[in-house]
Amino acid sequence: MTDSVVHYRLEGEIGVVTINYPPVNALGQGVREGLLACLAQGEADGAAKALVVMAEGRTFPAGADIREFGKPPAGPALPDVIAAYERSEKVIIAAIHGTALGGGLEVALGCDYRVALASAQVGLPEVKLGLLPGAGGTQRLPRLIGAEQALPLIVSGNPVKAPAALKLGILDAVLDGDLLQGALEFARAKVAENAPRRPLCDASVAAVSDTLFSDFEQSIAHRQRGFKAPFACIEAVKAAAELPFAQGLEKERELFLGLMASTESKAQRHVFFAEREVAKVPGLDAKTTQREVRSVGIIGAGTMGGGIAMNFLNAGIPVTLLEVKDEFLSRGVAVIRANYEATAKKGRLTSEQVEQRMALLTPSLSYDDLAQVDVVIEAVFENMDIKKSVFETLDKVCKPGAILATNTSTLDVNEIANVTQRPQDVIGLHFFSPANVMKLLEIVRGEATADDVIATTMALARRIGKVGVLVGVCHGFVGNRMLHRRQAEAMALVKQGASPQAVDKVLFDLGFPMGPFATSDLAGLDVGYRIREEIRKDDPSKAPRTWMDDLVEKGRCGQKTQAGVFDYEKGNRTPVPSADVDAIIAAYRATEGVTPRAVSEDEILERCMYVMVNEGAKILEEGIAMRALDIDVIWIYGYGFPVYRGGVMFWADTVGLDKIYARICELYQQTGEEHWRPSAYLKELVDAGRGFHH
Ligand code: 3H9
Repeated sequence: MTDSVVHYRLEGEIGVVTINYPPVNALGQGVREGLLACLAQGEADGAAKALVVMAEGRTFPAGADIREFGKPPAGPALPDVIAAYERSEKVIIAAIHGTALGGGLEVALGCDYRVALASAQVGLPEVKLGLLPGAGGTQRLPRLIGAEQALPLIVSGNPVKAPAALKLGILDAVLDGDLLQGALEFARAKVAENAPRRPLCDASVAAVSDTLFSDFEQSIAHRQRGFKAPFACIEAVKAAAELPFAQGLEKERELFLGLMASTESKAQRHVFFAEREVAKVPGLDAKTTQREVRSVGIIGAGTMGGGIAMNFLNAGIPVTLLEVKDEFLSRGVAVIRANYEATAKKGRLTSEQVEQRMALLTPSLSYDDLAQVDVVIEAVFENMDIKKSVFETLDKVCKPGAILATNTSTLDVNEIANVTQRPQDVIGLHFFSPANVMKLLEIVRGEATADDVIATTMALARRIGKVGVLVGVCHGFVGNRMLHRRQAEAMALVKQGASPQAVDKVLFDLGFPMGPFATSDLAGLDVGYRIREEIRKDDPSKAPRTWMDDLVEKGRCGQKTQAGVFDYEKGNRTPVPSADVDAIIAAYRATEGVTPRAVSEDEILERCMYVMVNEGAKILEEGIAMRALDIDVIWIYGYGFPVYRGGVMFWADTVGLDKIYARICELYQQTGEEHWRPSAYLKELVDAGRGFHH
């Protein structure tokens, strides 16, 4: 293996070590062994006056091999490999292209000089896996560029482009043209000028202010609530500033091993692989030919349609935006422009880019303008009759082979598809609000949806920067079906005696950005109210009245009216408990004949979360979601579930399915309610002693 993944050869007077381990030259055991062997060859080669380390294929190593984490360590260890390069008598130059990330950049930091193509990026993204750079990165980078500049890089994990890295002092040169030739030229120049070796282990960290680390910690405290790694990164950089190199390395190792064993890092690593796995659809040939997508039509210029349109404009794909009335159309276009201008004001877009994006947008009042588009996404009012009539029209006007998509969040995609003569071209594309921000796209496969339509929309999701997850048809699909269960349970808890703020606190503490009631206030309570009123017209027993209806009728519609389940001060989104709402809830309990009881935080957590786990298991049982990891990705990217808990199903595994199952059985016995009927699949896993993932 060693022979094939790292090679040594002599180019004139320069020895070249080349890594070749696709896809991203991750520093797996064979690469580490090969790096040591090739270093020994280079050192023994009397003709080599300096060495260059580089990689073939896409990139300089993109990090340690994450697939090895959690397995028994196999030597040589990466820190030892890097130390050997750093101790070498010969001058060593790292020649970087692609993305030198994590352990990859740490290898480069063990070299004396670093050069890179202008298109390259470098970074230490370990924090995103719940880790810290554990092969000397937290000790060497501050020695190279100072603790103040190293901190944000290590704590955010965001990579920097080569020109910026040159300015920071991470790189010594940015090269144009051929990397090997540029690196050889650089190396020959260093040999000619008898340039010194520059081991960072011998350097010291420039003095920093007394409060640098505590101030930095404070500045991230809110945003990084619940994460462990960012704070450990700060501690490691602090050690670099305060301790000799060897002791700093020891501190780094101790912190790294602690993080590696943590549930948070395991969860974050699970999410890294799950995010990539969702793109691979079991049973769908990866070579399925895709349909070409050069233009998109969107029906409905409201908040949803406008947000959806922005995704395509951002990706450079022309959009025809259709509305029924000029007034709605002009308003929708104006909102899109205003959004872009707001982004430009913050410096994240140039005015030229704003105009480029707006130029890709064609407003229209006629379905005829959709005749030639490759994909149409309908984002009209959530009503089956309206959707059906839209699809009947699309069937008439759209060219053969156009993909016809509905953005419904609950309705039956098959029923919609069946009004057309081409159900194989129909699919659900369920965007999450705000559609230009949320990364999740539920891709809903109908009974007749063709494979190439699935393959095309999965690829399209990636093209517009979304994480597409393929799901099947049922009410609410995966995300909203589970959410509705949690919402109903939250309402039941309040009816029995919990306060809305107590319920919200438990879910906020679990790591959600906000609790279920604050989320309802953000979305607007009147939306659900109108739907319930419609249902009640047909059959009042299907949507029994609750205190939530009283709130809306008293004008408390949520954040937009500064009063919903909670009160809001003008310009402030912080929910404040309301005595008026307490009174409305008390009156509701009285009319229902309920004597409120104390509800513990444990009960809130169990009922709100276990009901989702049970529903998730039923979703898997029915084949609506293909794998537990699909559900995890949906909850992380669609509902803000904390990444460091790995998704609802991963979290369930960490709690223990036997414990969850026993409690579900108990609740089913107590209540007899259908949603507490234990999932057969869950029972199967418990009987087999397995988790959703293990
Ligand atoms: C580390 O370095 C720890 C050290 O400090 C200390 C050690 C002691 N390992 O994302 P893509 C796979 S921690 C194994 O689709 P892209 C990936 O799973 C590491 N596999 O491509 C996928 O496999 P598949 C710090 C890896 O072009 C394939 O490569 N480094 C690794 O969109 C293609 O990936 C990081 O955290 C890896 N390190 O993006 C960087 N990386 O085809 C993590 C990728 O079977 N990687 N794979 O699904 C990335 O950010 C992106 O993959 C990258 C390419 C930007 C490189």
